[in-house]
Amino acid sequence: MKIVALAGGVGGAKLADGLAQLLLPENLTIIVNTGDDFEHLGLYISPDLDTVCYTLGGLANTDTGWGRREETFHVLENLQKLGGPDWFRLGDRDLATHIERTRRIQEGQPLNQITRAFCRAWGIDYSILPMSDQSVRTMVETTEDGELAFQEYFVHRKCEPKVKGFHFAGIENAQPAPGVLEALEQADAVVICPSNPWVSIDPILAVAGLWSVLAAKPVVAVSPIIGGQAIKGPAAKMCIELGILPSALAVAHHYGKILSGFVLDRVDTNLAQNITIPTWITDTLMKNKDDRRRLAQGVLNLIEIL
Ligand code: FO1
Repeated sequence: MKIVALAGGVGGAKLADGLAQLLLPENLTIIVNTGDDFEHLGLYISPDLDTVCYTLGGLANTDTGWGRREETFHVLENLQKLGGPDWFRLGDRDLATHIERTRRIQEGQPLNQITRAFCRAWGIDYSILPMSDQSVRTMVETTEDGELAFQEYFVHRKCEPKVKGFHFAGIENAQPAPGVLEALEQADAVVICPSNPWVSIDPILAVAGLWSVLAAKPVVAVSPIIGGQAIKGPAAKMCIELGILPSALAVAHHYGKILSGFVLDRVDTNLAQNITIPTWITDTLMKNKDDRRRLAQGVLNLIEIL
């Protein structure tokens, strides 16, 4: 079965890893959000692409989910001593990725080509594609501080500013990266991984042409929201400020008619009765590689019966 997975950062990368444990490289393509990308310290940084690549390459920091494992921060410590910004934790091994990506971009290489070269270097056989080679930037509109770049809001300001909306700057000029539409057209089904729908998956769906191809495919989403009404951490606060009740039901409604199937956590069983499409209820928290594979297997089983 040929699968395309749509993924944002940590949660998305984990399910993508589960799918990679079950599917051969020719049967799994991962399309990744690039709306979180930004320039920092003169470097082009692509957090979600790196998180997915590091995870599938076995290089990810398993505590945070992002950045590299066995990491050190000597550069950042010394940069901070010089008065440089150290709020975005860039480790020594991770910096090589950003320096080399920036060098290639300045040579004119497109993001999809750079990502393919990095995957080869990291021994990753799977196709990991940026949603677009053109710049898309998730901008957060705040009540007190105007418009903030996503990482500035999410990491530097720890989601404290009150959000009144956000938009994807550059989306109108963003074309699907080479291979994206082809993978979607050839797919037997599409899996929307458990990333934040509003901030990490929506930028992917907003890229020209993707929605219409998706609408013609079986699509299964896994809720990133576990535990009834609210999720932990800043994403819940952002949703609530946007007037979105962060629940598995809100996720299903958000994806609406493109969804053919939905996976939600046992603790949200009571919500399943309000969902009209086929659902699978299970433990969706992925604490280890076995959890990732088990959840991925369940998603594939659900797709089989659609
Ligand atoms: N997230 C944080 O909360 N704090 C950080 O200092 C941080 C650094 C970082 C460095 C490289 C990278 O690839 C990701 C990093 N992230 C950090 C995660 C990132 O900000 C978010 O996880 C994604 O943008 C959201 O999906």
